[in-house]
Amino acid sequence: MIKIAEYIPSNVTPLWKLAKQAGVDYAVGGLPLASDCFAGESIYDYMPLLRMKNRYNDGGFELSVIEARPPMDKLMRGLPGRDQELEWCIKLVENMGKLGIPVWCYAWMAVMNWTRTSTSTVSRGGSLVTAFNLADYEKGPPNPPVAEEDLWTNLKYFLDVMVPVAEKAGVKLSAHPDDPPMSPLRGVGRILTSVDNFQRVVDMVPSEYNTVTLCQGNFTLMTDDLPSAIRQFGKKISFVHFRDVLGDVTNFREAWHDAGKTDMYACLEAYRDIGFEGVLRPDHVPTVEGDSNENAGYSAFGRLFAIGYIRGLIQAVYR
Ligand SMILES: [Mn+2]
Repeated sequence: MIKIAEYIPSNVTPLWKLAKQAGVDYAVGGLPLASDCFAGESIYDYMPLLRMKNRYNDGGFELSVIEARPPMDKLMRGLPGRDQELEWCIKLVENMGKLGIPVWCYAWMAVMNWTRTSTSTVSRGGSLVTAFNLADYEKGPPNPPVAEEDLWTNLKYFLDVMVPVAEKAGVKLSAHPDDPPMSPLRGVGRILTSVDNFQRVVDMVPSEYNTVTLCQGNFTLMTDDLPSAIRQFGKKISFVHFRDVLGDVTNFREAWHDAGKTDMYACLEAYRDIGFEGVLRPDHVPTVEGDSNENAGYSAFGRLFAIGYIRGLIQAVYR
């Protein structure tokens, strides 16, 4: 059965208790903190990771996914220094395996991470959401050019090394889509932008450890039939971001979980039908009255509505 997780930062915040109070038992975590490292240790080492995992356990959470990564821009762009970055990735995954943390969510977005043109678009009742408008974005200064073909070549290089490491460690590599899922953005190519391209990724190095993060807000901008995409990837899905948007890929805004373009109930039926046993987490929630918008998309109180709505849907689908 699908399980509800939350993104719980690796430093203890009030969100830890809020999530527990909303019935969340699984954490999607970040990386160890500098304060987790004793003398001579780095954050990718076994001991800091053990201390972080123990902190989640002590807070009542099972650490199900790490959704943070070492620097990877040189790896993605094939620049000198990429093998140092690869070493960090190897060390992280090997140590996750020793600690029984089953999924590592990575992304393949060069130069920038997820991108928006607004963090204060007004949504229901004056709540605030993030939004993206391509025309506004493209008026900005040029990015360093990155070719799609190079991203494919470098992803192959990465997966050829990492998939055997992941198989040995028992940790699934889970590729998150580019957000927004389009290419290029001011000269930066992007490749994790379509259902076909994701199929190419899983076919590139066939393995049950070469998998997909089904981030719904992005996939629903790639296809009008998200449940079919979920069924297509089936056992290759290792992690779900349960979120929704309104608009199209050139102009969209985040939606409340019950008010987006996607049939969320039908998506959960698809996860049930493929036998998905991993975790989902709400992603990018509205900032509501009384909460801070300084970490837009990740406010605390907005998550409570999302968790309650998702729990209701799960109970309806799995009853
Ligand atoms: Mn996502």
